[in-house]
Amino acid sequence: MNCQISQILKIKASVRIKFRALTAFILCALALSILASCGGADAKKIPAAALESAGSVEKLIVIGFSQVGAESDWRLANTKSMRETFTESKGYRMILRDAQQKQENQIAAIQEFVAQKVDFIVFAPRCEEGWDDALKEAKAAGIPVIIVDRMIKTADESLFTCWVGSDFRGEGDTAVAWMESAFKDKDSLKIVHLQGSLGSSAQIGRTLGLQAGVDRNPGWELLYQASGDFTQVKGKEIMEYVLKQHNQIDVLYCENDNMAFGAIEAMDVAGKLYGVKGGVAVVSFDATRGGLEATILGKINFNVECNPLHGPRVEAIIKQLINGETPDKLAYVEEASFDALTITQADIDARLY
Ligand code: GYE
Repeated sequence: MNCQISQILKIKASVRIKFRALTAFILCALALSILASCGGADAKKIPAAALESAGSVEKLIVIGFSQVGAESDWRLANTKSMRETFTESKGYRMILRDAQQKQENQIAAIQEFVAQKVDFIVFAPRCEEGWDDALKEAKAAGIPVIIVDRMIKTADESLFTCWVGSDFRGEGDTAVAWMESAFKDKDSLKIVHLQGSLGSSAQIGRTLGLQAGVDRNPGWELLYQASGDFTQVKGKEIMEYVLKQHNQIDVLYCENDNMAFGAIEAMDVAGKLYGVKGGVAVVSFDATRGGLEATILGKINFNVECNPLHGPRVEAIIKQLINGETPDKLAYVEEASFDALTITQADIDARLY
C-alpha cells in the first residue's frame, strides 16, 4: 500500500513538473509572439509621424535602402553616408541591401521592402531602364520611393516621389570644356574613353558630354572606348590592352577615379608618360580624396567632382514627407572641379570622402 501511495505521489509529482514546464513553455511562446507583433510588419505600417506623436512602442522609421554595390570609393562613401545618417539613435532602422551591381538583385530588394512594409524605399539604381514593375508594387503599397544618385527612365513619374543626385551631363561638359581649353592649340587629339557601367546615368551623362565635344571638334578622335564598370580592376585591364594597341594617346577620359587609378597602374607598369609631366593627360570624375591626391601629385590632370554624401539630403527629404511637405521632384547637387595646376592641399583637407 505504502509502495502504491509513493508510486502515485511520484506520478503526480512528475505530472506537476511536466505541467509546470508546459505552462512555462506556453507563457514563453505568448511573450515571444507579443514581442514579434510589436516589432513586426503591423507596427511598421503605422506612419512614422503618427508613431512619433503617439509615443508608440516602435518609434523607429524603417528605411529599405537598395544600394548598387561596392564598386568604387565613391560608392563606399555613399553607403557610409547613408549608414551614418540613418542610425537607431536618430530614430531610424535602415535595411541595407547591396545588389552587387545586378539589377535583378535591386528589383528583388524593392519587392522585399514592399513585403516588409517599410516606411520609405530609397534606391540608387544601377541603370536607367526597367524599374516600372517593381516601382508599381511600391506605389500600390503606398510606400514613398526616393531615388538617389543615378536616375531612372520611366513614362510614369508618379512611380517615384523624388530624386536627388548629380548633373552627370553637366559633369561631362565641365570635363570637355577643360579639354577644349587645355588643348586649344592642338589640331588633333587622340582620346581613349573608359566608360562606367553601361546604361547608368553617370555613364550616359559623362559619355554624352564627351561625344558632344568630339562632334564639335573636328580634330578630336575617339581611339578606343570600353566600359570598365567603374572598377579599378577593369580600368587597369582595359588600359593594359589599349597600351598594346595604341602608342599615341593624348587624353584618357575616365568616367571615375577608380578606373583612373587602374589605368594609372597600367601606365606605370608600361612606363608610359602621363599627367602633368606630358604624354597622356588624365581626366577623371568623382574627385574623391584619393582622386584629389592623385590630382595634386599631377597624375590626374583634371578631376570633376561628384558628391556621394547623400545621407543628409535623403534625411531632409524624409523629414519633409513626414511633415506633409512636398520635396522638389528633382534636386541637383552643386559640384566643383579641380585642375592639377591649381588644386591646393586645403582642397584635399576639406574632402570628407
Ligand atoms: O561616379 C562611380 C560610382 O553613380 C555617381 O558610380 C555614381 C558613380 C560614380 O561607381 O564612382
